[in-house]
Amino acid sequence: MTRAVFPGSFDPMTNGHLEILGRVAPLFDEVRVAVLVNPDKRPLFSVEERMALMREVVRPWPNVRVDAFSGLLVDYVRREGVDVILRGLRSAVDFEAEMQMAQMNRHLYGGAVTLFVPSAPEYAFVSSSLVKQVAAGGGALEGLVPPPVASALMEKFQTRGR
Ligand code: COD
Repeated sequence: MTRAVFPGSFDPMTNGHLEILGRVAPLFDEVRVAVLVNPDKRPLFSVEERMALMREVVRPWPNVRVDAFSGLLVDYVRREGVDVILRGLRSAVDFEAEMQMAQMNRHLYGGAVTLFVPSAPEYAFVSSSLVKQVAAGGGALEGLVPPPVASALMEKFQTRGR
């Protein structure tokens, strides 16, 4: 059984994240989408809210499970018997940071491989933080996030969809 993890903040999950999931899900027996519980950050959505939204949008893929972790990713990876750490790459800027993270993770634990998945061109400009800015300003969220996330964002910012 090959198990992959797609770790992240997912505050909130965007169409960029989802597109990657859709492409990789058929390649593994199980893919865990794992949200980092980070007490030092003040996210827009709580871990529970993010997990509930994610559960809703990953329904099309029966082998995708939603989970959370705290502390080091490699500890989760080791504990859960994960073979592959999935990370998305949008640009050279992502590459620099992701490469450093992958090498640190490999230094800490050599039992899993980091796999970089290039972003779909149509989502290369999409990030959770920009999406929150758009939502805060009442901008159109279509095409950026799945409908349940758009509704949750509009509720948070009490904006109207356009
Ligand atoms: N298209 C494609 N990929 C995308 C897009 C998009 N539009 N948007 C984001 N992604 C990718 C990101 O590049 C990333 O690979 C993944 O989706 C998740 O993105 P985010 O922004 O939700 O999550 P991150 O990058 O903030 O997550 C960072 C972690 C939580 C994984 C990391 O900080 C971590 O592992 N923390 C635990 C502590 C630890 O182990 N530290 C040592 C690591 S070196």
